[in-house]
Amino acid sequence: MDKDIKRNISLTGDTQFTGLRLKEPMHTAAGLLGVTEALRHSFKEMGIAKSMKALLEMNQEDGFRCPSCAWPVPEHPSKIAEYCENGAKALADEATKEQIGADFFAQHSVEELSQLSDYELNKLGRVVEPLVLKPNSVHYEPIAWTKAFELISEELHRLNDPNEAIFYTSGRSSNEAAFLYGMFARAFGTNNMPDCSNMCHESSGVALSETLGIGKGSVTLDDFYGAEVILVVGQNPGTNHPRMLSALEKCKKNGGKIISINPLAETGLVHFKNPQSVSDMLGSGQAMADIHLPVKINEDIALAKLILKKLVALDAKKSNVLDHEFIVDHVDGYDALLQDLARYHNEALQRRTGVSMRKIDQAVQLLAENSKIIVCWAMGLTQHKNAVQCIQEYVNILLLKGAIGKPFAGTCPVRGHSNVQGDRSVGIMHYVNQTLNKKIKEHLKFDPPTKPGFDTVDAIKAMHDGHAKVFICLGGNFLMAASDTAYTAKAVQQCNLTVQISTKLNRSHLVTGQTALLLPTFGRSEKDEKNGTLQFLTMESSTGKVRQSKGLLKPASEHIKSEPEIIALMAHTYFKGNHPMDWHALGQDYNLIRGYIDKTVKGFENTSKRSKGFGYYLPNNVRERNFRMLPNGKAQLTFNTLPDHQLKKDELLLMTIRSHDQFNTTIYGLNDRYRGIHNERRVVFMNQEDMDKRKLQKLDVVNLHSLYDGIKRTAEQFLVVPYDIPKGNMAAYFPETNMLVPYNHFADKSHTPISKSIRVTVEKVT
Ligand SMILES: Nc1nc2c(c(=O)[nH]1)N[C@H]1C(S)=C(S)[C@@H](COP(=O)(O)OP(=O)(O)OC[C@H]3O[C@@H](n4cnc5c(=O)[nH]c(N)nc54)[C@H](O)[C@@H]3O)O[C@H]1N2
Ligand SMILES: Nc1nc2c(c(=O)[nH]1)N[C@H]1C(S)=C(S)[C@@H](COP(=O)(O)OP(=O)(O)OC[C@H]3O[C@@H](n4cnc5c(=O)[nH]c(N)nc54)[C@H](O)[C@@H]3O)O[C@H]1N2
Ligand SMILES: [Mo]
Repeated sequence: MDKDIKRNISLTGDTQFTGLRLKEPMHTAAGLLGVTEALRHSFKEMGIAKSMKALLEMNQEDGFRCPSCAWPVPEHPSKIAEYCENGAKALADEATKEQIGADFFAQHSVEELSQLSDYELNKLGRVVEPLVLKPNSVHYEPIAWTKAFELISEELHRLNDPNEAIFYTSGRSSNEAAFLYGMFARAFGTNNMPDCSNMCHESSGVALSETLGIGKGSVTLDDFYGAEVILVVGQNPGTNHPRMLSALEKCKKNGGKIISINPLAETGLVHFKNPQSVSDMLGSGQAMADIHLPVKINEDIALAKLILKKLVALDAKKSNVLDHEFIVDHVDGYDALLQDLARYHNEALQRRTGVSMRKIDQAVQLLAENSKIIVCWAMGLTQHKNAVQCIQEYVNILLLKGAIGKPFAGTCPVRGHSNVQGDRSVGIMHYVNQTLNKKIKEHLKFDPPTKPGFDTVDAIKAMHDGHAKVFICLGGNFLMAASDTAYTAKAVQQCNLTVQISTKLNRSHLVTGQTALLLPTFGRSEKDEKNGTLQFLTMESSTGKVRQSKGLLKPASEHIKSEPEIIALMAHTYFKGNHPMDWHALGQDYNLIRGYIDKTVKGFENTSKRSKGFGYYLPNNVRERNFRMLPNGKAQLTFNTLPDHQLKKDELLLMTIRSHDQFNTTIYGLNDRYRGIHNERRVVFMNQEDMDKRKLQKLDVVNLHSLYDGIKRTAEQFLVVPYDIPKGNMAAYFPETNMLVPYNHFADKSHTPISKSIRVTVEKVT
C-alpha cells in the first residue's frame, strides 16, 4: 500500500468563538426546567410521537436502558419520568431524524468535514450505510457489508503478529456485544483491549481491588436511601448523573446528610428540584449538600488525612468514633496507619486543602457521630497522577468507620458510560484473567493468549511507534477522548486500517489509518429483530445489577447492523468456519451468546431469564465482608503521600470537565447553563485573584500552554470567565483542552491520563 498519502485533516475543526453570553450560575438543578429542556430537545430531534413513545419506555421494566450514564434504576421506577434531562438528550441524539449516507460523503471530503467543530459533526446525524475510505482518497464511498468484513479479514491475516491489532471498546456497548468482541480478540490471539474505562474509572478498579478485593463499588441503590452520611467527591451529578439526585434526596428525606467535596459548588449539589414530586416543582426545591468543602484540585489526600487524624483524635477521647470491632476482625494495618498519620500536622494539611478548619470540623463531626457512610466519586478523583492513592485515602476513612460491607454504607465509584462496568465484567480487559482463561479453554474450546495486552496509553504509543497496524473500535471517539490529540492523531494515522463501529459521525472517522471503515450500527433504543424473533441485550449498572434492554424504535436504516451481528460476521469471515465457535449463529441469536457468558463469566448464570424485570445483582465479596483474597485475609489500609506538582511560579492547575450540554466528546449544544455559560465552549474558568495577578480581564482571549518534559503543548482561543474556583486552579471543557494532556503522564498503577490536574500557563492574546 502507498504510505505517502497525507490527508490534510484539522484536529480541532472550527475554533471561532460562537458568541458567549454570561449569566449568573444557577442554584437549582433539574426541576421543571430540566424536563422541559429535555422534551424540547427530543421533540426537535425526533418528532413528538416518536419522542413520547421512546421516553415512556426508557428505564421501564420491559423497555430499554438509558444510553446516557450508568446510574441504576429503582425497583419501582416512576411511570412518568424515570429519565433525566441528559438521558432524554442522549436518546434524542441517537434517535435523530438527520441521516448521512454515501451521497453526503461523495459531496464532502474528510478534509472538508474536519473543518467543522465536534458540535457540527455530531449534528449531521446518523450514519446509515457502511462506508470505506480508500488509500489516497479523501472521500468515503459505499462498500457492501461482505466486502467490508473481507477487507478486515485480509488486513488481520496480513499482520506478522496478532499483537499488531488493537480492539478498543467504548462503554455504550452491551454485555453480549462486548463478550463477543473480547472473545474474538482473544481467539484472534491478542489481549490488546484498551477501553474507555482506562481513561475513566480504571483508577477506582485498581484502588478498590488492592484494598477491598473487588474493583467495583459495594453499595446497592437501596443503601443510598438509609445512609446517614453520603460524601460526593469529585463528581458533578447534577449534570452527569442527574437521576442520582433523586437518591440523594431520598436519603435526606430519611434524615441523611450530604457532604460535597469539590473545588466547584456544582449546581445539583446546592439546590435540587425533583421533577417527580409535585410539591418540589412548585416550591423552591431542596438544599442538597449540607456541607460543601471547596477543596483545591488534587488536595483530597490532604483533606482525607486531616479528617482521619481528627477522627482518630476524637476516638481517643470518647468511644465508638471508630469501629474497633470491625478493625480488629477485618482490617489490616491499623497501628501502622496511626503512626503514619502522626507524621502530619493539622494546620499544614488544612492550608493545602484551601478549606476552612471550621467547615472541615463540621464534616468530621458528622462522620464521628454516624457510621452508615457512603463515599461516591467520579473523575475528580480518578484522573490525577496519584488517583489510586486519592481513592484509597477515602477508603481508609470507610474502613476505620466500619462503613464497609453492611447496609447503607460502602463505596460507590459512579460509573460513566451506561455499560462500561458490564463490558469489563464480560471480558473487555487488557490484562490476563486466569480464571476467565480457564473457562474459555473449557467452554469456548480455544486457547486464549496469555500475554497482557495494551491499555489505552500503551495502544497509542504502539501505534505511534509503528508496532500496531490495525485498530478496531467498538464505539467511542478514541481520537478526541484520548489525551495529547496531536500525538494520538499521528498514532492512528500510522495504521494500515482503522475500523469504527459507530452510530454518528465524529472526528475519529476523519483522522484515520490508510484505509478506514465506518460501520454503522444500531442505537440502544432501536428494535433488533433477527429471523422474526425480537432480540434483547443486557447491561450492568454502576451498582452491579444486570438487566435487560429492549429497543422499540424502527432502526435508522435497513442497511445498518447490530453490534453483535457486526462482530459475529467479522469473526465468521476471519475464521472462515474454521473455529470451534459458530460465530455466524451467535450474531443471529443473542440467547446463544448469553449461554456462553453464563458458562464463562463468574456470577452470570441463567442471564437470559434472571435479567428480566429488574434484573439481578452480581456477587460482591465486600457486601459479605469477605476479604479472603487479600493479605492476611483482611481489607487493607494504605499509606498515601501528599502530591508535589512542582508548579512553577506562573503555573496553575487545570481540570478538564464536562459542560451540561455534552456526553463526553458528543456535543449536544453550546450551553452550560448551570454554570451560567451560554452559546460558547471555548471558555476558561479562573479565580479573580489569579486573573488580577496576570492582568487579565473578564472575556480576555487567552491561549493555554502546558510544558512537560521540555515539550510545549498549546490550546488556542479561550475566553476568560471569572468564577468561584479555588486560587491556583482553573477549569475548561474536555475535549477542547485534551491536546494539553501529555500522553506519557498518567496515574501510577492505573495509567489514567492526568486530565484533572494539568500544569498550565495562561498567555493573553493581544
Ligand atoms: N450528561 C452527561 N452525563 C455523563 C457524561 C457526560 O459527558 N454528560 N459522561 C459520563 C462519563 S463517561 C463519566 S466518567 C461521568 C463523569 O462524571 P463526572 O466525574 O461528574 O464528570 P466531570 O465533568 O469530569 O466532573 C468532575 C468533577 O470533579 C471535580 N473535580 C475536579 N478535580 C477535582 C479534585 O481534585 N478533587 C475533587 N474533590 N473534585 C475535583 C470537578 O469540579 C467536577 O465537578 O459522567 C457520565 N455521565
Ligand atoms: N481531557 C479529558 N479527557 C477525557 C475525559 C475527561 O474528563 N477529560 N474523560 C474520559 C472518560 S471518563 C471517558 S469514558 C472517555 C470517553 O471516550 P469514548 O467512549 O471513546 O467517547 P464518547 O465521546 O463517549 O464516544 C462517542 C461516540 O460513540 C459512538 N456511539 C454512540 N452510541 C453508540 C452505540 O450505541 N454503539 C456504538 N458502536 N457507537 C456509539 C458515536 O459515534 C459517538 O460519536 O473520554 C475520556 N477523556
Ligand atoms: Mo467515563
